[in-house]
Amino acid sequence: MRRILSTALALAALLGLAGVAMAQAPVPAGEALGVPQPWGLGLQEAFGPVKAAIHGFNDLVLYIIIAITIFVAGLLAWVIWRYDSRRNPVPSRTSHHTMLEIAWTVVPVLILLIIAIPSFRLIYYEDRARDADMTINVQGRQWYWHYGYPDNGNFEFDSYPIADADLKPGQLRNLSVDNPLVVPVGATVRVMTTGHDVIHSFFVPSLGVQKYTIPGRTLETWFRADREGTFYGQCNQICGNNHWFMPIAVRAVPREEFDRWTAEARTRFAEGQGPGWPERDRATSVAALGTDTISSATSPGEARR
Ligand SMILES: [Cu+2]
Repeated sequence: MRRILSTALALAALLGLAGVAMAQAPVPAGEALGVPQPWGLGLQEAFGPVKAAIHGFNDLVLYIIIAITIFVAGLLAWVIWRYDSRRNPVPSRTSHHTMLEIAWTVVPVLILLIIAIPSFRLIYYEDRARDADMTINVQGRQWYWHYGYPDNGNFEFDSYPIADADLKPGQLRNLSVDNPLVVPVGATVRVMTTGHDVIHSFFVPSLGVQKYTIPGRTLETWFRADREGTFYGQCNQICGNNHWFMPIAVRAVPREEFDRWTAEARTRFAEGQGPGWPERDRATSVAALGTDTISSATSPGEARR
């Protein structure tokens, strides 16, 4: 018995050490962190404070759901057993029980309050960045993303998915993009979203970001990536037949690398397509992806070139 116990303890210590080693292993920049896993259950792992807060709220609601489910199932089982016609041949004719009626009104109200208060706190926490380090403009377009860096040189660029045939090793089908959104690790990033044509939605689950991009409106949210790596998401508003064309890749890099990238990006995107050229952009994107859903020859942008 003692031997079993000591073996179990040694095994537990070993597993604990392995866990610490795994947690401290350096993460190469660009590693795909926020990606769906085959047979993955539950929410994606949190890589920032917003997602951690979402996890906290999700756990609270989950425990309440489990407790209520066990209570109701137990009550049903007990009623089936106790009030079976053989055990209880003469049914009670009771129709009111004042205390019971007060209890089943007040207890659900209390449960709803326990859920509502942290729920509102979470909504306001996600709502806007306090003391943001930088701002990123996100514009949802049919069907790709347009990003702007107003306080890092005011450049803008488009972000398209990579076609299956062009995928390089390590790139993910339907998730990797040509120009990812690049942010510094640990920076509080304010995200201003707007729509260009229809309603899209900027959604990066592992960073806890989800905001609609609505034409004629600007909405605010924020995130902070606490680890280096690439976090993936997609437009999760069913915005049209090329809805899947809108993957999102957010790459978190050290500050110096970010500064190098912005310096390069300023020149690289200097002749980029600004807002106001949707037809040309759309035709180019569709042609590049090798689909014929939109005829590029008939677009006014094509005639201009
Ligand atoms: Cu969309």
